Amino acid sequence: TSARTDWWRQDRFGMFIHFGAYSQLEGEYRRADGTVCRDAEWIKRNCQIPMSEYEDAAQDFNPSSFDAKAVVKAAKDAGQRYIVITSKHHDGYAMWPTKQNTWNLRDHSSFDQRRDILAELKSAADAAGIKLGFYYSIWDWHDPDFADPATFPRYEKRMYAQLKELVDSYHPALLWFDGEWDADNPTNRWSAQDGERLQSYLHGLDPDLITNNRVGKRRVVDGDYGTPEQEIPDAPVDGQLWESCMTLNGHWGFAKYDQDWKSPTTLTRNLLDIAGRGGNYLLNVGPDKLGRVPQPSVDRLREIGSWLRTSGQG
Ligand code: JFZ
Repeated sequence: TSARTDWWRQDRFGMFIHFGAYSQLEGEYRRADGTVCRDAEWIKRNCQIPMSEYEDAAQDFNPSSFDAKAVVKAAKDAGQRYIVITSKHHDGYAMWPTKQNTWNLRDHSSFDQRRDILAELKSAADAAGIKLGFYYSIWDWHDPDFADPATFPRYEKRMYAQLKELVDSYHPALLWFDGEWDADNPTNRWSAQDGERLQSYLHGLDPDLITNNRVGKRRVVDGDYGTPEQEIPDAPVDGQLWESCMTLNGHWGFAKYDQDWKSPTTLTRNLLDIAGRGGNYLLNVGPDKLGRVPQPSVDRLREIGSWLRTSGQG
């Protein structure tokens, strides 16, 4: 509804953060035969990394340089007013200490066990007046109950429990769902009713929670807004609010070989284009394995912000 989405519409410009166990590989997987396979947050699947090897890499994950205040400052300097970070991507790895499994940053990493990066980000964001939201993938490559229709209800129960943990512990302003399409199952198990049920469950937890339409089947009645990806639609689709998400280079997760950065001019033009057509802009950064936002990203964000300030739009 409009009251729920008022702040989001006014904020217009947000920071997307893709950060997870895949960040540990920094986009490159060296096979036993010496050849290198490149990808980013899809590296597990697209480079066919055996689960045990991927789990070993996650065990080494130690983002000790993650600095929530610096991330929030980079967003603020850019003129971004909300942040959406991956709480769990398709690899199923939870970036908070979930109680539903041990496949998470607290229980399966080399990271300081006292730290919780979502909590750190939440308090830094609150202090700066920035809203915080979470990306959450319905699709899960790690949970054995996901891929089998007979056991899917067990997975779904854990997913509900994880989402309740996120809402209760961090009070996110929005949830950005993904992976509602199901590449493992052409019969398309995630149904419209599944989406409606999840949506009303979430609003039972927090009626103000905004969701994107990938919570369901991307219909106008699903969630609060549509999510065209890496593109700018000509006009609102069926009157639905929308947000265009884009990368700064060619990948969402950190990829050390990708130095193909978009120019500040292109990025600022995209922002104006999107704003002019009534959309929101969610612009992505992918921290490296230590949790640092790449300098070329920080530089571009600052340039967008300085343009906004000098043109009086900031
Ligand atoms: C998804 C993820 O698979 C990807 O890793 C990233 O997180 C991105 C933001 O979202 O990718 C998609 C999702 C939807 C479409 C394309 C890629 N789509 O609708 O065309």
